[in-house]
Amino acid sequence: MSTLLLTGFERFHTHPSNPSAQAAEALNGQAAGQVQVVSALLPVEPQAAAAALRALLERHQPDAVLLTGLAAGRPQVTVERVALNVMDFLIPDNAGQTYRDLPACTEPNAPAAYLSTLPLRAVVKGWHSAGIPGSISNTAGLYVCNFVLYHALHQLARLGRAQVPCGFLHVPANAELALAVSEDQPPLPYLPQEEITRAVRVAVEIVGRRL
Ligand code: PCA
Repeated sequence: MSTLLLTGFERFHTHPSNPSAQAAEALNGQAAGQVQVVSALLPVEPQAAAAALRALLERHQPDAVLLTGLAAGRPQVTVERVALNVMDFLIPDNAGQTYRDLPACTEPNAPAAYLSTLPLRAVVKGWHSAGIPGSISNTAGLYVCNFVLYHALHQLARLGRAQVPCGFLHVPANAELALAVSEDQPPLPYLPQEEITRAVRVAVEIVGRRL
């Protein structure tokens, strides 16, 4: 049996909860084909999230890593192609910090970017076959999700485990988040939580099938 590390994020900003956390919690311990899911939640603070991730990689030695987070405003699920070595926050993190125009990694030879090592096209095809509209995204933003994807790929590379498939899914808001938007704000597109969880599960299956 292979192990897939699945992470979601804690709640942040004005959102009452985080659908990525709910999906990760729902899938924790489940088996999909030959793969067993181990879920964890990450804090929405860059250094704390990178440290948590390092500990998780060490503890579980996963065969695949699927990170997930909320992209409020996106209408569909997306799988990210790239993580940039940049932090440029438009909103504070959960420690109240707003990092602007800074590198995500200050090590001397840190690359400008890492490409996701997930089978991106296969994930999108898997979603479509399951009746879930979704696509590849070419920007994970410059906030904590991009940071965590960068550091996950960086840590795997440093551990000599760059062959471990690793990438990031951004999920839309769920109904709870859309209902929490005040009337003077633009409405949020949303998907029912069950559909968000199903999309993450399909991605787990597609990644697991190739291990
Ligand atoms: N989404 C944020 C950080 C935490 C989350 O769920 C992002 O897209 O960076």
